[in-house]
Amino acid sequence: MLDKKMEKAYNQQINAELFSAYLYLSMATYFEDKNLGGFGHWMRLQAQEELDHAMKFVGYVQTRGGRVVLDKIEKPTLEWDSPLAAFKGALEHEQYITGRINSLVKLANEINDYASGQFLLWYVEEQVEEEEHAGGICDKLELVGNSPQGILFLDKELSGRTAAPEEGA
Ligand code: OFO
Repeated sequence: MLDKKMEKAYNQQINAELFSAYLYLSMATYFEDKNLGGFGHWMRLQAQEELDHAMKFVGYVQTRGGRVVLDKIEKPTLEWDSPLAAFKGALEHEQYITGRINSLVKLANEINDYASGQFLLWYVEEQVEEEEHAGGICDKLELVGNSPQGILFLDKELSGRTAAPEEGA
């Protein structure tokens, strides 16, 4: 049976993951509005990944006999000053999510919920990737600066992102 404190924390994390999806969909539409379809494509896949993250938590809470309680999702930012500003926002958001995952691990340890500790390891590793990906694109955007050619080159590169394989597939 899932501890009530852990159940509440998982429900808050489900909300945070759904907000992540909402934020990245907002970034996707920001880029698409500027005809930067490659950036938009990357962000759409990111939004889809976040939905998957949320669903994985939903499934786990249910497996452990807990109750999923959905809450309202915060309104995301709608505009950014530049592609770099958007990706810096994405990186900051991922750093925030990493902190949240670490807090979940801490709580699981405090209450001796070893099953949660194991389950959460997947997210610990995923956050390393999330920060690496967003940070890497920030670095490239810093390099190209305001060069339209550079931005278009990166747009083409990001259009090649493929969906992450389904877990267990
Ligand atoms: Fe769910 O990892 Fe990003 O936010």
